[in-house]
Amino acid sequence: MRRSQRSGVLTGLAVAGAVALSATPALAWGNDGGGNRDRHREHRGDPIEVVAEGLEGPFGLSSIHGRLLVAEQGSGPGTGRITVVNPRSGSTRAVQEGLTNPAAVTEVDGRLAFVTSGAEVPDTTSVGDSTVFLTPRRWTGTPRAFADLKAYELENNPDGQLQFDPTTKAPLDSLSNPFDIVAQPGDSGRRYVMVADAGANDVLSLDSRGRIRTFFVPPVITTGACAGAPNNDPQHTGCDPVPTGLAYGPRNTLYVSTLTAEAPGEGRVYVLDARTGDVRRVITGLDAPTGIAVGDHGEIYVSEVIYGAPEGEGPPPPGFDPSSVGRIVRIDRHGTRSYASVPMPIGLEFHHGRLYSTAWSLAGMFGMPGKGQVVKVNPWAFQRSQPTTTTTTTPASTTTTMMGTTTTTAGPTTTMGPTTTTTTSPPTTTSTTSTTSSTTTTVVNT
Ligand SMILES: [Ca+2]
Ligand SMILES: [Ca+2]
Repeated sequence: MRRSQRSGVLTGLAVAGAVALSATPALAWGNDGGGNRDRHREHRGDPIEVVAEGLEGPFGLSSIHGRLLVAEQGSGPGTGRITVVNPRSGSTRAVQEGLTNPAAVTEVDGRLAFVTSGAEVPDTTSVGDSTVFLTPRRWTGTPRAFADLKAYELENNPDGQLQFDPTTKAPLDSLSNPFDIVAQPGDSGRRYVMVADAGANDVLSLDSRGRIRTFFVPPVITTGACAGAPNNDPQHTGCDPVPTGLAYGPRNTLYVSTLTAEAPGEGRVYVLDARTGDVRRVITGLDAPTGIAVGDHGEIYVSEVIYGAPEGEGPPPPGFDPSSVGRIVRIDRHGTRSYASVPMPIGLEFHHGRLYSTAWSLAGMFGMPGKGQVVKVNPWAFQRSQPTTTTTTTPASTTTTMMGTTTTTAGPTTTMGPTTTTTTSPPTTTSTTSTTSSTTTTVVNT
């Protein structure tokens, strides 16, 4: 997506949240998400258990040696951290501090490997962004830059999109913005880690010497709300795929979640042959996936961080509750879907037979510092039907900003909340202006 397009839903969410906060300072959390979730809940415990709290923008989550490691974005440059969570006691300990936008972390050869996101502006000069770092020893010590993903993008441009405006020479896409990293399972020879680069629209394979190879390039999406959507590269009309999450699965598979320009219903999961990168299967019908995990029985979990967020950039409806934003979708081996209401989840990890997730990952955008959590999502948190909390409002008009298209609709009824599958109906009134927003806060700088 070009910069002007990135404002979309997430900006709306941020603005909405800031306003909603004043209205609802005390947000309920830890309730059952509304409903007849489980008759035996008392015996089983809460469907969603808070494991650790007080985190600042927890994004990526991974399981290492009985611990959970969280990449905390922090509240600005130099405030990011890698934090170790003991899932039993809930204790937290920062093992890396002073980072800028760490997005995800894993362990390889007994050391931490983590990625830092790209700059907000898709420039070509920022130092230290879009980088894979390695720690010199187990978890601690001054990390060294291991691979420069932006340099690779500039040289190779795997998605073939126009990198610079031919006239102004300004960069178009965010050129690189790594959002997830996973270690290769087992002894996989020359490969070492895999990185999902949301800005470059690719999955990259790195070897132990930091050499980068393009592993998978998902296609631009041209269906649904993405059909005919303007792209910064006129030759690639549609939604950039934007890989956000990686997880290894059974039978030698690698799962890749793709945000798809935040277009509702157009998010996808690609199931790849983990050796060759060949596509075995595509799972469709997801809303802006930002993370993925695969369970012991081949079931998959996808986080949808902005699910249920009010569209547009105006204030949210009265009584809007930020805790209603976000959910995790479970898809079993037969394709049956169920849903757990988790506030703004991003990082997912299956650990010792249980699903763990980051929560309130975007709370900072709502002006709620330190609200980030790691939660355990128990199996009985998942329901076949959607959570039922809805807010219905009748605005005079609704301005929707999405994918660079501003739509103003004289509005009868807008329903917001987790029950709605927020579909972008084809705009009736459309002006294809570029909707630049200087106050944009983005999760995935695409
Ligand atoms: Ca693009
Ligand atoms: Ca590119």
